[in-house]
Amino acid sequence: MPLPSASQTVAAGAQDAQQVDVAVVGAGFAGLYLLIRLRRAGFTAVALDTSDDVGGTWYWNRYPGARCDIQTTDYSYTFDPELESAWQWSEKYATQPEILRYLGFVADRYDLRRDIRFGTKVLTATWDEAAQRWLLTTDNGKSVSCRYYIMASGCLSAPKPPEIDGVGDFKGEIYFTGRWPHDGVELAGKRVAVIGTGSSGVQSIPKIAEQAAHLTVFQRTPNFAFPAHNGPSPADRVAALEKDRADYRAQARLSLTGVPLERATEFSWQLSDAERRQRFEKALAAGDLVAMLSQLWADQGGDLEGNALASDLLRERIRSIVKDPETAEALTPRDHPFGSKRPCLETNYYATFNRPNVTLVNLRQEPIQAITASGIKTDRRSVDLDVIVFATGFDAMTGAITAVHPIMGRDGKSLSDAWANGPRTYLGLTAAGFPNLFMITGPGSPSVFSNMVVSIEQHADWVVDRLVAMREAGFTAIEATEAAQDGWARHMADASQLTLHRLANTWYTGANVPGKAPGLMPYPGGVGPYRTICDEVVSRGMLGFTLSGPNGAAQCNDGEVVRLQPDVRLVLNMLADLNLPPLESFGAEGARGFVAQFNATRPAGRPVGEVLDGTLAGADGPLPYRLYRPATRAGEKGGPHPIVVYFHGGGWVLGDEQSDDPFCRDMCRRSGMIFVSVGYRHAPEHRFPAAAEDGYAALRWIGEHAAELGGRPGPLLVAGWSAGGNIAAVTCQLARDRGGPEVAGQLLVNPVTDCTFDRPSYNDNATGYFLTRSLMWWFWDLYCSPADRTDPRVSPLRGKLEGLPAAFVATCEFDPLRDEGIAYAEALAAAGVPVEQLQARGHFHSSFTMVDVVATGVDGRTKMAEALRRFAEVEEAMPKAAE
Ligand code: N01
Repeated sequence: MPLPSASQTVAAGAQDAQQVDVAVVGAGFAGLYLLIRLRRAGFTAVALDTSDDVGGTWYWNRYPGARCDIQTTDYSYTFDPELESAWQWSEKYATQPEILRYLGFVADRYDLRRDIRFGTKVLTATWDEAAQRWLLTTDNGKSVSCRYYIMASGCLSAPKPPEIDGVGDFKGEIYFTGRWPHDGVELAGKRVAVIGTGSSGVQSIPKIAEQAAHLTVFQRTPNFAFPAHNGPSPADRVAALEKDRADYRAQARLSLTGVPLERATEFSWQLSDAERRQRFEKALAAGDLVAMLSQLWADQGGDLEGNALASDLLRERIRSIVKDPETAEALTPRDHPFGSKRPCLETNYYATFNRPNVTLVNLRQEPIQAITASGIKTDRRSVDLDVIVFATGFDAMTGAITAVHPIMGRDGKSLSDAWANGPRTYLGLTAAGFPNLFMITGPGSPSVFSNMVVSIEQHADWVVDRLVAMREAGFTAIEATEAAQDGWARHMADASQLTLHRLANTWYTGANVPGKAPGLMPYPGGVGPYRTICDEVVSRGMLGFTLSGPNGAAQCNDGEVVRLQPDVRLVLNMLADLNLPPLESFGAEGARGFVAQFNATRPAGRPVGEVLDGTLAGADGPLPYRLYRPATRAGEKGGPHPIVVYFHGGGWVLGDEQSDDPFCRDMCRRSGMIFVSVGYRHAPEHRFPAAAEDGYAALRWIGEHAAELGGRPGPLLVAGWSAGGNIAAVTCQLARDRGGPEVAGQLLVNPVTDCTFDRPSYNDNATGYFLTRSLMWWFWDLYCSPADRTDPRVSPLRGKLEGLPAAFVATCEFDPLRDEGIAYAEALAAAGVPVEQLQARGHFHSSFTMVDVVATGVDGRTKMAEALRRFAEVEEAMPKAAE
């Protein structure tokens, strides 16, 4: 007899099953809100939870000292103003019992328990292709047949196994912070160990120390921690909320973290030591995770130097509290940037190590060998114990989704297999191959990088709204496409470049679970930007999803929702919101004024050794220049440095020797070279070939005065951006044809190389990316009459290319000039010139020059600096801090 197919088996199981539209796993913050939304939208729903009451994470994590670390003003549901006024929190950071009471209150108020099956574990979840439904088997009662399956199972709900030999041999008591007994644990008079110093350890250690006869803390990695200053909710926060609750909540939803706090906009190098300390003390006094992570200075989260300044202040504080210097040093984090690992809010944590009944064991110096019958044995000692507390964390973000039960999607493929090399999702909400499966705060969404309640509400709203829209349109199945999912993975990787998370081994990256595929799991691009992306998916016709239904209803609008680099997207959105008239409509003078005004608002460039203004001889009179000299660092010679002759951008019409100031500073620092930015003459006052001839004259003058400028003898380098890239390319051709000076290499960043507008990038990127096709027309018209445009002094692509210096040509995907830059690089290579190309994905015309605004441009500028150093044959490595 033939065996039944998987589909037939599922179909048979489905007959006796509880039939609902939607099944939800979990009855915590996410599960409860989903039930409310689903019920209001007219869907039948059931939530399944292994616990015997609501609460999710807050049901299980009952260890001493457990509290939230986002202020209760913000760590609350926001969907119902009446609920908000019906509940009063007693403290700034509520205890676990109070949060559990709150969730119970919510469950009662909306009568949710009737739709929750407690004490019920899902054993398997299988997609039935024929029925277009999921079948869930359970360990308690009926199976569940549902159209949609939603994992609201939490990000930190699957505790990590102990991973230490001998746990079973221990004769004393063992507890996990994430599974703490409900009737408490008697610790008085006992010898207790806590293994782990993450948030759970940092919260529980002071409380346990107060009770135990002796507490031994086994620490592998010290974490950054700063005071919670718990107490009543701060008056200013409460006042801000009460002043206009709807506005406060709206701001939270569009903020980066889900808490509406202003972020610092000044960079560390714009502040004095005293100002930085003052900001630090203010954040310290606030006792707020988000404040400390975002209100010190703008470069604290994404830049190692800016971060080190914050890390040092936090380290100093540890030394000021912990009396024993060796213990203080052991508690001092040195292996990861501040914020790259989840920092902890502490109450008496460091002071606890001054107690006579507390010992710290530094596992970096004496690893645990095994747990024995009587206690814990390290390389150096045996500690006798009555109780061991594991505060060792969770199989975060994916554990509760894949490790808890097999989820079998289309064609019998399991989610664990699909995620064998790390979670792959579209928006952290769905996964290709798993129709009608949703994850709330899943990997690939902001989740644990945010105020979870705000992110939960956003996800639940998005999902339920989609289900309603599908019902109205007659669709019954939804599935992400592979292309959309791949695009999301790229966007995730791009966004992670903006943070320092990649530099730490943490549960964010899966590094805490042996064998787990590495990779940043939460979305680091921020709550507000993420929300707008989810909304954009909808407004662009469910981009990246296949929708289908009975009678052949089908729709697939495939594609990637974000192709721009994350910070480029923010800049362009901001510019679009300003709704500016076209630059060319201002006229040349007006446009110059506008650019000067715009430049005045950008972050000041970083300090370099020296900035000097001077005058050089141009083709027809003196020209201003600005020279940037690198700082001399300890152990360096301090020059003479190679000189880069630099030409600014601005379409031969706008800008001056100072207008690319941040770029020149950054490149000066990265390359360790002198940059001389030339104030060449502009059109329309000085039309073609004034700028080109000035470029060549400047090169000659700088070559002749290299020694006076502190430059290294020998060949010069030439660089330029946009129209400046055009002048740089032309200058190299003129130097070759007119007998020097010798040029060792040319750096052409988004250069204009040819007068034709026919290449695809001129059409693909004609508008919407700041430099427009019509603006380029205007520039050409002001600079050069049509008869002159094919002259190689303005269209260097049409010139002779043999014998030119080695080149590095950078182009950007979303730039009208992209294709002519690539064409120039290819033509140079064909002419035998050594060429390196950087085709920057997701970038626009200004990506590299908007230093400290488009932080994803760093990688490109690093490559440019390396190329300049190769051209100049500089052998020593750049000092670390400049990388
Ligand atoms: O877990 P963790 P957690 N041998 O993974 C150590 C949230 N949360 O439960 O860093 C020895 O952070 C491990 O060492 P290392 C919050 O988001 C919030 O504390 O891997 N040590 C680390 O020190 C938090 O980030 C609150 O070297 C071992 C510790 O155990 C997240 O939950 C409260 C080990 C684990 O720290 C997780 O926090 C609590 C081993 N084999 C939690 N394995 C609030 O305040 C692990 N460790 C709201």
